[in-house]
Amino acid sequence: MTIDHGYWADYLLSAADERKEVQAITKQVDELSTDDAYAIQAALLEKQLGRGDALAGAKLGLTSRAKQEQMGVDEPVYGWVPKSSIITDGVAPLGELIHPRCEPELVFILGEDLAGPAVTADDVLDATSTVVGGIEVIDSRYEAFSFTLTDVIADNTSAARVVIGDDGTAPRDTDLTTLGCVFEVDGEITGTATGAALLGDPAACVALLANHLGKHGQKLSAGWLVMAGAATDARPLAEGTMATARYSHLGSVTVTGKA
Ligand code: OOG
Ligand code: MG
Repeated sequence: MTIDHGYWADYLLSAADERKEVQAITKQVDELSTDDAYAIQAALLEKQLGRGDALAGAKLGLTSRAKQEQMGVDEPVYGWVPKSSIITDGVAPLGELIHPRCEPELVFILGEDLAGPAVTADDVLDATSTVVGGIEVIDSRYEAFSFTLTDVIADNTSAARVVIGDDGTAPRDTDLTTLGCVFEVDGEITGTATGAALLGDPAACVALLANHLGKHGQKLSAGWLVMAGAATDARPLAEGTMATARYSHLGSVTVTGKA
């Protein structure tokens, strides 16, 4: 069966616009390959850019065991970060989201382009100007926040919003594998992790992403932010929920859910 990438991109875009969860694509087609899923993701991004959005960066997902176990998907995934998804006031607009969750993220701010193939973790550190802490607000467009690997790829890896911290560090000033994060939701610590939770090394995750894009003739660009993936599991973000990620060396980042 041929997959109509534009059709499924519209399907996911309307779900987000109308704040309506929809049935997973793989429940409706015989087979959804990884290539088709990334092609739907690309069509979705093109539609967002066509509406006047801009590209602010890229992201990895499902790079930690905590996330892979929570979602039942055991492979990393790659997605895009549109400029409109960046929250600057610390408030997640629940009125625009379906069933959001929040999770801590290490964010690489690139000073130079990174083009695969053969990008290494060392190359990533060389190309990075700062590493900052963040919190991603993910929001699957699928029913019950449930999906397969290719469903979540098509849905731009559940990307929805992100809060970027102010306090960064030069990438070689801190050992990113031992950098710690305590994730606290409404005063309760829900997860703790170090950078090594991300496939052993967060910079190696970013290298994977650069090499993935290289296969499609694309690159990570100077000035972009790149999220390496959550190191703990994600938590529901409801009205009044306040989530804080406290990082060693990177300060704290907070997001609050508001209708
Ligand atoms: C997929 C998005 C994963 C991460 O950091 O692991 C992600 C999901 O869990 O819905 O952004
Ligand atoms: Mg994430």
